[in-house]
Amino acid sequence: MKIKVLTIFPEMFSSVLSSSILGRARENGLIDVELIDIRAYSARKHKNTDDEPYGGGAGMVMLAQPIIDAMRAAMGEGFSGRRIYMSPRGSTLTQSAVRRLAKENELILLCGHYEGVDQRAIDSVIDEELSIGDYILTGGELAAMVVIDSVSRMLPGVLGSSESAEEESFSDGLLEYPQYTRPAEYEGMKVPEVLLNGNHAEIKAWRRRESLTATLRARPELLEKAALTKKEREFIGKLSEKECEPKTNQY
Ligand code: 4G3
Repeated sequence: MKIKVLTIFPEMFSSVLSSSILGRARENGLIDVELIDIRAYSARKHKNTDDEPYGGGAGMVMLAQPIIDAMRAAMGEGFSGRRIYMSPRGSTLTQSAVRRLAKENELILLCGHYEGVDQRAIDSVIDEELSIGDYILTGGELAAMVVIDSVSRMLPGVLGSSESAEEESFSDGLLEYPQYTRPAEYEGMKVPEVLLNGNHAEIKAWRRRESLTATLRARPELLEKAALTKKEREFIGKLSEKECEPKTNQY
């Protein structure tokens, strides 16, 4: 997949793009990320990329001209893909949105700053606005990195066989069951016995119950849409009030 990023801070991406999994995916040619500096497209005297908002108010607005010209350069001839503006006004990035974007050949991600982008740039060169959640960042770059990471890991070959993207949170609409590794006892805390006995049917059933319990505790609204059997619905009904209380620990 080809991903182009329009940004005034291309240097922000270097550590994330060279990190282990994304770095390996790029080396293997599975993703190709190109950073495009919006400032290079500014027609203004000092290569400005922003100006005061018409109508007054705080902050600055990113100019339409450098964004539209940078986008045209990014698209080249015969672009077929999605042009996405990272914005708190966008629709929420969910795992199903990630799966949809992972089917594209090419993505162009626009990162805004200040109080946002001149609406005419959005109207003329953007296909959709995406938000990574209901909070404000100083710029769209961190949001774009979340899109790059979450989409890349869904592409064939990006994750190793030991890092499967299938069996994990949200793939069945439930949260993950708890994981343990060596040692079997640490500071008096034991790994649940069922995980040590080699009975794979029992382990599978235990993990399913733990997923249901974790989901009920932290994200009960997910249970409404999850594909559950009648028995699983009964199990949730029977979970005691205590099991649904917030967790406590020794501190
Ligand atoms: C547009 C995205 C962009 C308007 C960008 C601020 C949060 C998200 C920006 C604006 C962003 C997000 C840049 N902050 N939730 N900041 O995906 O007011």
